[in-house]
Amino acid sequence: MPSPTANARDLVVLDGYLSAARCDALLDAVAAYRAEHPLPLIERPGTPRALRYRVIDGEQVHAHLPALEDLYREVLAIVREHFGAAVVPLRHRVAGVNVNLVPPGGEYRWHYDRNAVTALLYLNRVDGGETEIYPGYRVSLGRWQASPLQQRLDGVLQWGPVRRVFGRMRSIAPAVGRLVLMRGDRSLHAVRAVTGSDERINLVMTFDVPGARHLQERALDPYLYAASTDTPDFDPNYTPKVPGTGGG
Ligand SMILES: O=C(O)CCC(=O)C(=O)O
Ligand SMILES: [Fe+2]
Repeated sequence: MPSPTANARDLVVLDGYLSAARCDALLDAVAAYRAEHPLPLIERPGTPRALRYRVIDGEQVHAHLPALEDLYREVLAIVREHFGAAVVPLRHRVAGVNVNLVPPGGEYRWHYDRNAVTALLYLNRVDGGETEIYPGYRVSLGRWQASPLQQRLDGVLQWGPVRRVFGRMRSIAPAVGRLVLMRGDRSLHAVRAVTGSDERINLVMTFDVPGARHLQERALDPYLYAASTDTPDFDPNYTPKVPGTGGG
């Protein structure tokens, strides 16, 4: 299967993709959903940056927020223009369309996504809360991208001094209707702390090549979506090596 980014750039920023009126309508729909379904704060300690946010996951979106699934299909067309016609919505619905809600003081740790292409759509403007992205920075082991070896490689490249010498970071501020498309599994990214008094609200839409499978799903989903789960003592973006299996 060819990479969806053959000949495409790793990062595309489209200002004003969605009108302020449509953003407001989506914010209203999110607020109405929350009034009925309180969202727990998910906190995963970490250095140099933690994960501290609230999320409406793809299953909740599917059941209660159909307007977001319509938008997911609209964005798919734009994603295909930039990353090729082979790209499809994620088969794993819980991670397909998410609403991220980052409160003041909240942030999102450094990571690569499991999937090939990720779209971020900001619904409001806040102070702080920039998405910081090193486009195409990863040295990828391809189908072994959840392996312990990939984890070690990513760890070296993520180290501050290495990042500063070898990486070129883009900092993208949340702005109403701004759409960001990136190679999610190749671009190291994180969200800086929200500094103002407003909550940052954006959509995260994920796409992949047909038939892609992600071994890390079992540990990653509860880590990202279930507040009650204990934080594991391994990084759920990678599949831990199970003694005796020789693999991972
Ligand atoms: O909200 C953002 O700017 C990035 C969120 C993100 O990286 C994710 O949900 O995987
Ligand atoms: Fe991400």
